[in-house]
Amino acid sequence: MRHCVLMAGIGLLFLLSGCQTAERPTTSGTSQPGTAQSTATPTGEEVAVLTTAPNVPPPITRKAPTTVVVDLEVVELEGQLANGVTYTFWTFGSQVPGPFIRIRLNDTVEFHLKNHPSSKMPHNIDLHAVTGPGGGAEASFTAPGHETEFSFKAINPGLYIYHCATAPVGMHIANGMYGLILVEPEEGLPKVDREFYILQSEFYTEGNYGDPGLQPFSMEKALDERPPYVVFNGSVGALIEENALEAKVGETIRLYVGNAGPNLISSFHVIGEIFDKVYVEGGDLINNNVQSTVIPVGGAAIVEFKVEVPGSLVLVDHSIFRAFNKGAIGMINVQGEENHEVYTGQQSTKVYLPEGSAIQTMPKSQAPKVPGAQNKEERIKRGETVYKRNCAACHQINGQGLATAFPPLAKSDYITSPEIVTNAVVNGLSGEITVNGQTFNSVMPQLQLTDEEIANVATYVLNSWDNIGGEVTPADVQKLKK
Ligand code: HEC
Ligand SMILES: [Cu+2]
Repeated sequence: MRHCVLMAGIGLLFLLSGCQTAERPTTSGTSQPGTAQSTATPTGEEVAVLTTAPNVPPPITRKAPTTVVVDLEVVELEGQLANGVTYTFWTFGSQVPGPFIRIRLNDTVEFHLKNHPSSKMPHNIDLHAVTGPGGGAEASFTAPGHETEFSFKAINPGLYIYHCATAPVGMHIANGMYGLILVEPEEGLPKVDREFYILQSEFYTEGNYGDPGLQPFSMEKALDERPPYVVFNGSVGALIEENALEAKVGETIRLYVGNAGPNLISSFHVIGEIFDKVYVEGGDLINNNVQSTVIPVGGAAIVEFKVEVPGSLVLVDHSIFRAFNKGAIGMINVQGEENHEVYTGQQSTKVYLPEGSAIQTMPKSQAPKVPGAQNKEERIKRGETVYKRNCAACHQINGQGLATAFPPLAKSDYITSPEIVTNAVVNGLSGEITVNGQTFNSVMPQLQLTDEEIANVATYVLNSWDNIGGEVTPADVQKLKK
């Protein structure tokens, strides 16, 4: 969940980007030992530093266990799930995922759970780091406008999921109630340059991916395990573009990766890197030189790698439709000197024409023998089907495009006439273009569609997503081809 908006009638204002509550101490994306340590209370306890994803609290420098106070507030609020799509999230700490909690082996955690009076539901918390019934769930069952307290001793090191476990459990998890708690071993973890918090989860909306507006939870899709959204850190886009992670060549990176599900196992992978080290399932077992690591639902993994060359590393669930079509994608932009010994980049490009054609084409679609669209409305409706089959893979189902690769068709200021769209589909498009202030320099292949299909899809694009409107007929397509 990226941007939170005011939920009607609650009167709490959540600011952009992670919606941190003002009193909560947080750290920056880079953990620096010795900074922003937990603060001691008058009774000698410590108040835990809690951070908003992708930030991780600083390593613990204490050499002995202590009592750590964790104070967490449950708030139900409306926030952004994707561009133009909102959802009523149930949250720990007004953020999805909930804050990262970092403690040390044998610490005693004094856990306070508050449920905001505006909540409609009771909630609780099951921390997988707890040894005890329900992981704390029964002890922390909290009605709206109440606060509960329980304590536990962290007797096993590792990286653990926490989640709400109030019935219906699946629904509480599906609505955003989860996070990570790290129990550091006594000696701590080896020093790295940067640490980040990443949590994968699904959202089950009534509408399809990208359908705009406030989307209700779909119990049917949740039961069928058919999520329209699979995301990192609570929303589509939480880790790309202006939210991409940053690193420098030569640095070591540690990712704390959790999978809250509620249904799908993650095949976590970073395109362009190899994990030097994986703490398998977040435990003590270390595997080296791993391409993709399986993260079970209700599980986690710690992965580490050194970045050797500049460029963009892409975090994905390698069940790849989830990444490119449902939101499970993130980026680490690495700055620094090229190292051609490790990676040259492209050294040459030549035309390769085994079949003698100079035009890049896609296979011809079978033209069904049906009468053409009779009016504009019908053309738009049929065009939508053509769009979903032929264009959505690149321009995305709701026309928003894909950062740096495929320009948006939604509200495109490049589309100044119907011919622009028709021409792109008839002839393909290449060379530098600017769409809504962003430049693209790529190739759109020529698509082998019938004149009728081209007319329909062009008319659909023109009349969707706040574009200029208008109609393209098969006769117009013929004219343009001549
Ligand atoms: C294989 C990926 C791909 C497919 C499939 C594809 N496009 Fe494109 N499209 C692109 C790329 C890449 C560009 C930008 C080309 C450039 O940089 O010059 C583009 C540009 C455009 C533009 C102009 C730029 C803008 O954003 O307004 C339009 C209009 C367009 N495409 C429409 C369509 C339509 C309609 C379809 C389906 C019939 C389609 N495209 C299918 C990749 C694709
Ligand atoms: Cu709950």
